[in-house]
Amino acid sequence: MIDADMTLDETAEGIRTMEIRGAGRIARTAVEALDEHAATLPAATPREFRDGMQRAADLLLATRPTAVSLPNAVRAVMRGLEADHPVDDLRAAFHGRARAFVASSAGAVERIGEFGARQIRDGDVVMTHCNSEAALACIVAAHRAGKRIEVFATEVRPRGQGLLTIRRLNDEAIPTHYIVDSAARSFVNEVDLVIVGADAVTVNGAVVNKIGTAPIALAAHEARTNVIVAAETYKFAPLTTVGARVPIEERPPAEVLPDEVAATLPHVRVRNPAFDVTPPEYVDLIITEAGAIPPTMAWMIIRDHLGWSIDEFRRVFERS
Ligand code: RUB
Repeated sequence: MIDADMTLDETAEGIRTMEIRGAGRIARTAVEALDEHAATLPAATPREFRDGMQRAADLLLATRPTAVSLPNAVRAVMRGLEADHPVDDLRAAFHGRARAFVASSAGAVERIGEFGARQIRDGDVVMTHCNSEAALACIVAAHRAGKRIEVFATEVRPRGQGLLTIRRLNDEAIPTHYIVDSAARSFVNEVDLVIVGADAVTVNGAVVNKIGTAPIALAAHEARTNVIVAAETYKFAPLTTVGARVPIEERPPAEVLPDEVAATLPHVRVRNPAFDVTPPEYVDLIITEAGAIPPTMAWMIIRDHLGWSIDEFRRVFERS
């Protein structure tokens, strides 16, 4: 839920600075901000309303490039604005779509938790990376179902999202080991299952998630430990069906090395990609609210659950 006093600009800034973060939360917050905007946007004609909403959507879409949940969510609420209905009807319909999206997103996380918990056995040790609502939903649901589990949670350099994860696990009284990212390989043999979230899933089942996910999946694969990805259907990237790549956000160097230190090292360039790509070969199962699928079935989610028509693909290509 966003602060009702937050303007569209403040929301965009909050996403950019990661005060609002995590693919699902970004999607819901953007939709809520658009809904607030739609309620008060001055517009005399449907066209003015549509144009004003498109400008607002573009502002939000420009905040962070990787989580495909953002464009998928924006598209879900913006479709329907093409109709030449009276402005008040467009506002009301927008509000309905926004509320439906937020409710279905919350419901999806809950369903994923139920499905994901079934993959966790009594006594399992689970490793997770970053701070994913969907991945945590699986872990928490298994714990609440009475399964005795332990978790290894990584620190998540450079932004330290692991702290959010261990707080949540601690609140649930789930025994947790907190490790630096580079220790993941050292503990993977003590782990039965890796569960992470996703910012994007491509048509071939590759998973884009927090930097450091791919090496953990690689180590798990080598150790024959299953890797499960918890991802709502709106994390699947439709444009990857026609060859588009998911852009990997590169964040400010100062997140890794303070500017004053960097200033003393003129030959050093800091690189700070926020996400990496885990190939489908290292993913055993993707759990969505529509069910659990092997990564090779990712195309089916794009076809059956995101509802892109050929005309929409064509329009995207005409614009690019
Ligand atoms: C967050 C991250 C999360 C996914 C899934 O990155 O990589 O694993 O977004 O999260 P950042 P969720 O902190 O840079 O936004 O399941 O909550 O959508």
